Amino acid sequence: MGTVEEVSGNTKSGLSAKSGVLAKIPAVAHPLAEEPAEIASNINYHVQYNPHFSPFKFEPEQAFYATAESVRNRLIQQWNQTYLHFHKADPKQTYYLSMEYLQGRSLTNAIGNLDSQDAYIDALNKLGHDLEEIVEQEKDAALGNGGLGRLASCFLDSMATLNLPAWGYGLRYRYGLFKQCIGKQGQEEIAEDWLEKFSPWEVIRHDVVFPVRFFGQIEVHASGSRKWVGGEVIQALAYDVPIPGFKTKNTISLRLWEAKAGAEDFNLFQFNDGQYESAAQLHSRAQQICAVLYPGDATEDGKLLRLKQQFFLCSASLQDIIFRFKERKEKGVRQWSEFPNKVAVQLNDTHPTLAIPELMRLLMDDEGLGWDEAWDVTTRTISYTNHTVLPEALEKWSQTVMWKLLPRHMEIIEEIDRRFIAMINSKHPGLESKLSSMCIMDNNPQKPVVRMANLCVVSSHTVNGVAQLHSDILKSELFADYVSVWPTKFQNKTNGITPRRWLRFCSPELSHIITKWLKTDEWATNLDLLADLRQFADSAAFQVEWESAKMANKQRLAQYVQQVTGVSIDPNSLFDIQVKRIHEYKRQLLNILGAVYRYKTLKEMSPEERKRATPRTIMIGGKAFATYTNARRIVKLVNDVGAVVNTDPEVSSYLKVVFVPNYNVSVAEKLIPGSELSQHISTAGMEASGTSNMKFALNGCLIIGTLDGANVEIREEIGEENFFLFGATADEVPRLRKERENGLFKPDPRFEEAKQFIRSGAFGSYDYNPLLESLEGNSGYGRGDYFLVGHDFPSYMDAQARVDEAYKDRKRWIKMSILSTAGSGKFSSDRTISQYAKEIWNIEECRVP
Ligand code: 26Q
Repeated sequence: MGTVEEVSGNTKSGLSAKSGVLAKIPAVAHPLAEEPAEIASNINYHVQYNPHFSPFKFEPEQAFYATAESVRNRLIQQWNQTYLHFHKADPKQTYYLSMEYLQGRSLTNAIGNLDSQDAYIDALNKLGHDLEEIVEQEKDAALGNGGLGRLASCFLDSMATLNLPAWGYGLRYRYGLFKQCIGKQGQEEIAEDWLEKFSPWEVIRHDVVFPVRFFGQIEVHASGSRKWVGGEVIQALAYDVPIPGFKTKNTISLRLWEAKAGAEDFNLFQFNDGQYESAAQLHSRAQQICAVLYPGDATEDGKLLRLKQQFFLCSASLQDIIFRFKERKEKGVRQWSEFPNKVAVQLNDTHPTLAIPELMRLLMDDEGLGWDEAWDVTTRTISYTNHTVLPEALEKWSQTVMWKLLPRHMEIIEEIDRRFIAMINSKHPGLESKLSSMCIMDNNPQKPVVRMANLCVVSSHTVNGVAQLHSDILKSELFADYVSVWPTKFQNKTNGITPRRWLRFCSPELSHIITKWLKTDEWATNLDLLADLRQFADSAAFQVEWESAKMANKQRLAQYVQQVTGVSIDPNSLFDIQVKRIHEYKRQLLNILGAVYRYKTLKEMSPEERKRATPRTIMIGGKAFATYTNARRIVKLVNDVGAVVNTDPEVSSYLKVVFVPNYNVSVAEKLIPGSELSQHISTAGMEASGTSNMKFALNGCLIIGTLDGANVEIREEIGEENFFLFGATADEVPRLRKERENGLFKPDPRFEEAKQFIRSGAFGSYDYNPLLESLEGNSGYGRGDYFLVGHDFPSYMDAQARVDEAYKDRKRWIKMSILSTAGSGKFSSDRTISQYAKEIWNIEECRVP
């Protein structure tokens, strides 16, 4: 075997063309390197000694893994320092429990947070690679569905950056959210193997293992104490992912649990007897738990598996939290009553609700506390965030399934309910008539269920919504009856997004200009500073720079769209984007019906008239839940409309309709910086907050939207003259729904034309009737236009006409764009997390010296 240099260029035998440059750079471990030359040596060290790859290969893929390992090693030291510091200082800590995290890629973020961008660019250049190119090798960690999961990831970023003593807990799904491909029938789902090779970020903690029990029975002791025994016991093994703060040493952990069976659970005797499946039965049951995010729940087995996942997260995390509390307790005498002074547990929606009875069980059955003491500790520890008012998303678990899987927890939940009912009867007799909807157990004999949201409200010290309007609706509708019982329990914490990932790193061009004009880069950690951009909104010089940065981002986006869809789009057209999970309440159907009407109008124009139209590129992206048929039909419709419009020579220079496949965090990082108009057009009252609206506004993108979720607050912050508002308001919705149900309304001719155009077969022969019929009537597929698409259509089209006009006035448009960014300060997740820390968790910063 020759040296690397001798064999370089010999790509036929699998040897990398780029291996040659490695020979000129010493392979030396410099885990803490900061200089480009040392970083290059360190990366080469990982190429040479990494057991996963041949040292003779140095294609972008190997360069990515070697770079990521070098970055991770740099993080490890500050990560260890952080935990040592937390251990010594022993502050109160927050534990964020979430079934979902949408971390996306980590390399750019980690290098950026270390403030080492330039050094890594240099180092990689020395190695013959380009940082921008190699970051594209990383797979997204997509351990979540949408907004709620991405919020959890933004929150971790802010907790680290604000030096807060905090942990994230989740599950290490083998297959995260599916990869979306578009075929002849529309969306196709493919398992996404994010761990196919390995993740360079996670560290396995072989010494952090906790047993988690399922099924079994309750043993009652002579003393009256109870113990949950028997059943099956699966081990939870910890994998830690570092979460570095921005320009701080503080690096916290996202601890992801994996389910494992032990060697003692492997029946060698059975195996040798040829009974291979039953020999490894517990192993295969353990594997199922973390196999996929949201296993289908159409079957009873599917429901049971989801419940197992939720309990697995709760039980493992709480055992870990209690272990840490006890470990630090040894240093002095500490009472269990002090637990809430050291521990705050935040439930990300009701998915980790089982943390409540599990904490009660651990305190009573394992630690020997009485009910009152355990209840006091639990309720002072736990708080709950609600993310939706949609009735179908409010979790209700079958009592039968729960008794089978978690008998001891069901006893505890029944007792919580019994005591709650007794308290209401004695202290709030006026609420007696409301008790049947307020209590936790719904004992309807047809289908007895446990209402998880009620359990959360009863057991948490604080309940919060995620935008002002949503929190108001929680207090006036969903949880109205509880407000008189606990008037101070309900709070608002308007969501936020991390300005590092969502501006600084995803749009270096715009960031650079902002820093130049503000004469500081501190906006990245103090986003309110963006307000100072207002003074430059009319400056011609600033506007020119702003426009050219946006144009660079649009060009980059156009290239991406060409690469993934084959559609060529014009960077001089208005880039109009709607990206989010596909859901009827989010009304992608309103968007596409608008596009259809626009297409029809363009077709009917003379060539002279057409020349006066504002050219538009409408991009829509998002995944449909696999079993949500109407959402799948919407995906198909968008693709079919695009196929016709984009190849119509008469209109294609005035209108393009593009479905961007496989929307995820890293696709968002390409789309958002290049956007000029984005659509946040849900039926008022239905979108709890939305967070992409904040990302778009921060990137100087104007919003067309309804008065829903955080749109309301965004519009307040950036000014109503910079927001294209339309549609019914939340308080009008119930009346309008009734009117449409009863047919008491005048059909809008433009809306009727758009539907008729689709029905005519202009976009192919696929059966769109179920989709179109949902917009009318009440029989068959008719849903009486529950989402008010028809009602809002005329005001939506009027708002779109105002957009077209505004876009023609370049100066005015750019000014509005600048004012959008300038008004986005409030929507930093640093602000949100500071409020949680102060107003819910009662924790303080704990900065590593
Ligand atoms: C429902 C029933 C049974 C099991 C699971 C579920 C389930 C799963 C996921 C219910 C809801 C979700 C996800 C909700 C979600 O992503 N909500 C979004 O949260 C964002 C962050 O607060 C908000 O900005 C969005 O408005 C909200 O839709």
